[in-house]
Amino acid sequence: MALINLAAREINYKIVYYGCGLCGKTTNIQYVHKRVNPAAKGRLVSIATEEERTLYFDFLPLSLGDVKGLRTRFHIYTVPGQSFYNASRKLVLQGVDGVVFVVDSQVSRLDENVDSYLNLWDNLMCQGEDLSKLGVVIQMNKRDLGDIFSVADLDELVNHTYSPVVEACALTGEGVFETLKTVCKQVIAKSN
Ligand SMILES: Nc1nc2c(ncn2[C@@H]2O[C@H](COP(=O)(O)OP(=O)(O)O)[C@@H](O)[C@H]2O)c(=O)[nH]1
Ligand SMILES: [Mg+2]
Repeated sequence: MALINLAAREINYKIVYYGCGLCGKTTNIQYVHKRVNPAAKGRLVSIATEEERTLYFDFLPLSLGDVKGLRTRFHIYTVPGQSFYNASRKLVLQGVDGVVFVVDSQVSRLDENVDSYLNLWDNLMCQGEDLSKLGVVIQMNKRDLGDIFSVADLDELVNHTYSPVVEACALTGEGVFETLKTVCKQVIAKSN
């Protein structure tokens, strides 16, 4: 749920990049953080688990304007993708307003994508949340690789909320800002 800081005249939203291990969550966040206006962003913080890291930063996008006279501040998180880090994922999902579900488009990663999608639904349900009530974007990542599913096939598998879909190659940054902008708009629209 969005947090309002009246003293700072800001409304705070939490966005979580979710998806299986190695789908490209960290690559997305690092790309965005590198290119956001330095005056408008916080430090990129890395919370280390044993092998994987949860990344976090916040920023004030100037282009999205105000919400009822409040500036919007977005807090961006990734989760560890590997299955045994579910406790960390649950923690990161607390108070979430928007989700970018990053899909690894490779045929060989089918099971991992579906498992992660189901795990997202499960973890939200444990918190009394529901994906269809949040701002959601499905990012079809790794579109540059050879053996990949069509967007239509992946959409059927992991887009039960009929959310906007963005094709991406996070490695080069293609689609990365479009994804972020779309989820920010979705989150603002849902919170109104
Ligand atoms: N070819 C290709 N590789 C990618 C793309 N996005 C990420 N990768 C690579 O996939 C690997 C895992 O990415 P990472 O961001 O660490 O995944 P995470 O586990 O979801 O955080 C890294 O070697 C990235 O360079 C992409 O769009 N295309
Ligand atoms: Mg990562």
